[in-house]
Amino acid sequence: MSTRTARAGLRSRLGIATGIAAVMAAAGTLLGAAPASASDNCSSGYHCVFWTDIYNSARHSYFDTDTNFSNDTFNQLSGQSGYGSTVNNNSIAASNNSNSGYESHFYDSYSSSSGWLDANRLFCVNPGSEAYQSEIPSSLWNRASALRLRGTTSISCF
Ligand SMILES: [Ca+2]
Ligand SMILES: [Ca+2]
Repeated sequence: MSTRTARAGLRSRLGIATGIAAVMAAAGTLLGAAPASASDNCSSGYHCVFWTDIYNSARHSYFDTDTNFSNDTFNQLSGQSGYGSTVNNNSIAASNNSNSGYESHFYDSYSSSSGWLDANRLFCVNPGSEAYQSEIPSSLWNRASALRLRGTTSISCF
């Protein structure tokens, strides 16, 4: 075997090793880019609101934007406080388990003529995150009347 051939063989093996390292690095990147972790006490794909707090009261789960909470009730987690009550102006905490990257934006009201007014926005929750009762200013409790799903915004959310 000539020196030239031996070097070519070594270069080839190094090339394979480098390739394997690159594939492993790419796999690591994919793992690192896994979807945001699940949010507390809310099924995958849903935007949840709670009568009082996330683990001690009844829940309602929204799958999409909803302009009117007055026809919705806390219909999940029977036996918990608030079960059966209307959601409108009665929720305090929220949990966002969107698996499509949607932010939950809660509004004091929605106007069919004016649409979603920034002045009516109360707070928002990022996908995979939640807003506990203790985190939301008490001035915003029991006011949410509509939910708007939005893609990633520059607005600071819980
Ligand atoms: Ca509704
Ligand atoms: Ca309201």
